[in-house]
Amino acid sequence: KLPLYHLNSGVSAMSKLVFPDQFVWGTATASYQIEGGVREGGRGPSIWDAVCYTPGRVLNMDNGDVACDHFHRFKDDISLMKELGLKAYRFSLAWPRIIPAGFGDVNEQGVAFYSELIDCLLDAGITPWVTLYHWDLPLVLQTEFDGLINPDFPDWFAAYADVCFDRFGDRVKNWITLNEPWCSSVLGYGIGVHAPCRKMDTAEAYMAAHQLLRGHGKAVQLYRSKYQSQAGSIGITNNCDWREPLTDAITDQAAAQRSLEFFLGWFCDPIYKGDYPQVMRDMVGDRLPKFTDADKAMIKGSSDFFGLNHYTTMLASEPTEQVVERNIAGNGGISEDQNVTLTEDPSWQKTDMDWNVVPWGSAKLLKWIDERYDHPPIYVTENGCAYDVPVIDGVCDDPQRLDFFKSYLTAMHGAIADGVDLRGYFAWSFMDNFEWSWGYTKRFGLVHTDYSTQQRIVKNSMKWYSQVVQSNAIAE
Ligand code: GBH
Repeated sequence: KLPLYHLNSGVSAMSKLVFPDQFVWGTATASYQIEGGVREGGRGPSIWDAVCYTPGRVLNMDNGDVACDHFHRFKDDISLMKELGLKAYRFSLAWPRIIPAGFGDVNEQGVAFYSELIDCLLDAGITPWVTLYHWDLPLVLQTEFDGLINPDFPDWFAAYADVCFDRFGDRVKNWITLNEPWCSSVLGYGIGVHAPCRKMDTAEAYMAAHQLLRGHGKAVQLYRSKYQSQAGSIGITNNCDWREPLTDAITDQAAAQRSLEFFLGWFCDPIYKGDYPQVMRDMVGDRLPKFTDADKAMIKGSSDFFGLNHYTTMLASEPTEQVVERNIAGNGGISEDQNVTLTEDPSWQKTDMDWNVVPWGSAKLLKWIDERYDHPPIYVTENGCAYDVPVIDGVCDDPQRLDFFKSYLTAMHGAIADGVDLRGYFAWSFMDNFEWSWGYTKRFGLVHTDYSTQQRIVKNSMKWYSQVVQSNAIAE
């Protein structure tokens, strides 16, 4: 059996894999990971500022106070993107810069900052793709109101989104409501390795997911009713790693399917089918909140495109004994509820995150999404890898990263040839940045960040990627 990505390699004489016309190419970042300037321009604190100052939560007690200093250097960063020929840029807005107290007064300095950034991108011929929420919740919403598990979260989020559509929607036509609500829920409220680091009760993770989905639905409803004249599109970005059955046994195939439904179906079934997967309702029971009919109507059909962040693959199998322990971050959900054993093929290469490099997993996942959700237009809004490579004589030669992108893009090109409606790709990340609980120890950038001088050094993988973007093809 040939892996999917061989399907379109065609005759061996073919030297290029060409992507569809209008394919969107870009890189991605997130506010807290790059901006710094956390006490400037009227910004309020976020849950990540608080977690960074709590001992034991972030490696080396690193924090986002300065990060890549993008808050002061955004013009130079955008010039560099332009020089590299990048066509689109996905970034997120810091809610606490725009509404420092979570709800209520708008901070005009924050609005002005993003307004200038957007204008600068448009001047450079780069299309902005804007994420409203990439995990930096205004702190006060957490300390005073329990954050994402509060049933009022959807109202706060929609009010914040309203300000963003109103102020930026004349120029921003591509909106993403939430980045990876799975991470906010599982990592933030289930196993507690991300802000707000809750680990009291797994029911909180299901509640956070529930309120996030309702918030997403509410923001989309508002955008479609009040800002129709802006003629933009709006969607959500979910993350999913692929689950390959360990063996052909029907029980292992079912375990892999169950794992994917707990991971991605959790967030996408409500959007594409109107409710949580049946297997989750059966296995989670009362800890899984129920949607009202009004919620269902609001959430179903609430994404104009399918935003996907994809990083890695694991093998899934039927456990030989009941899974009882709360698992590591990669389990795809709350592990004791799913009853799936995850393992790895020892032959797989790994990145600095210890994540497996399995390019064909991306093609299989795209196909799974295509089939389950009835052929949606898909944008890969993140894909990338961490490798720490030294800069020698001003050169950062990172062949593993180049190979990672080349192999994943080749696999995804194969998925397109196989009928998947993949319309765009954003490499994570434009530059090395604050990698959450790992602080600055993991480097995902295609541009190297020297944190002592804030110098940007274009890695060799970026030179290659820039060619891909400009030619709309991968040279073999
Ligand atoms: C993204 O999340 C974030 O959006 C971004 O902010 C972040 O910087 C970037 O990725 C890199 O981390 O334990 O081997 O099974 C990534 C979501 C979910 C992907 C968990 C990897 C676990 C791998 N991740 N998954 S494993």
